[in-house]
Amino acid sequence: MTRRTRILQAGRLLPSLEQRLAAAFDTVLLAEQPDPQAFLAEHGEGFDGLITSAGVGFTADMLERMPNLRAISSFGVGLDRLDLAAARDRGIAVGYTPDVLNDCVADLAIALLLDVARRVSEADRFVRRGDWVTPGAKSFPLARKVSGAKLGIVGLGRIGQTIARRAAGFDMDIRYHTRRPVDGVAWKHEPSLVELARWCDYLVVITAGGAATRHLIDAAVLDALGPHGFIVNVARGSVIDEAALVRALVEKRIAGAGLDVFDNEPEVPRELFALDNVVLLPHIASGTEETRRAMADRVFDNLQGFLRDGRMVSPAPLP
Ligand code: NAP
Ligand code: 8YV
Repeated sequence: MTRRTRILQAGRLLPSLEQRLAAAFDTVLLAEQPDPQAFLAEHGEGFDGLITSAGVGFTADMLERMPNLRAISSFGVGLDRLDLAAARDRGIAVGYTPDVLNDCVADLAIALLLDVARRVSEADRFVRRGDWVTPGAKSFPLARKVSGAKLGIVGLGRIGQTIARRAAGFDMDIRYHTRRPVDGVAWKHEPSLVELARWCDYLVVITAGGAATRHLIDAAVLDALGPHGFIVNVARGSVIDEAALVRALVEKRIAGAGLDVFDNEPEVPRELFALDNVVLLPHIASGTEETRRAMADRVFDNLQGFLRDGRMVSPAPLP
């Protein structure tokens, strides 16, 4: 009898994906082990594949404990928690889930932008508190216009371009900042991030995470955005200097922020809770049934493709 492929599942996944994996392979959930480190040290050599996610990732240390590992399939597009150099050095194939989440992440970036600019969440709180019906209460403050405004996009990859296309539907004037100008797009490249922030009304951050973009948005960028400028972050918390962002918001040196991601999730700086001009989300940009299902399918197909003919549908770019 041939041995079934043995898969280590790093963290919990969609139930439907867990069921699909368990039906096809021998799967073990690492997060369920009383002592995951001890489990890896004792049983790591038995695994052929690893299923992880952009949030959980994997380390070189984990790979060392799995000497027979051949393939890793990750749920998500972010690579900042995946030690790709360690996988490359070991000749381990890595797959991820690009493109299938572009629409939903872009939709949520626009939702955050509209929310902070038009004070949607703030107005909802106003109504629920009963302020609208309170005689003599102050009327709800005016908001800021989105249609036709200036949008700066930091990062113009798969998701950044999808955001730009949606913003074009709002007749926004769009410019972007990346290290290299993108071929074949109509939007203007701005080589200086500070200049982009100075120019725009709304700055949307959608670069990759990791060391190369850590604190790319610093106090100087926030000051250039200024008291009338809003920031939206759907990339990674690490891309913004969070302490500088909190200071700028508390001191009203920028107009507001829409944040889906934070530096130390699920921790969110407490100072932000009191601010009405900030919208705080629990990292949900790809979180629709349709998109999470498509991501789950890609996770499965990457692994199955590798086991069948050595080819993942979406191989991660190795350094
Ligand atoms: P992508 O296609 O690889 O695009 C990344 C963009 O970032 C590129 O335009 C790249 O341009 C730019 N970039 C990288 N380093 C930069 C730097 N130092 N300065 C300026 N720009 C830089 O990736 P994607 O599929 O659009 O995804 C982007 C990121 O979104 C992911 O890596 C992930 O972290 C995040 N994300 C978040 C959620 C969520 O739930 N909130 C969901 C999905 C993805 P250059 O290389 O030319 O600089
Ligand atoms: C997911 C993400 O929430 O794809 C990414 O990089 O940040 C999100 O789509 C994440 O993959 C879940 O771990």
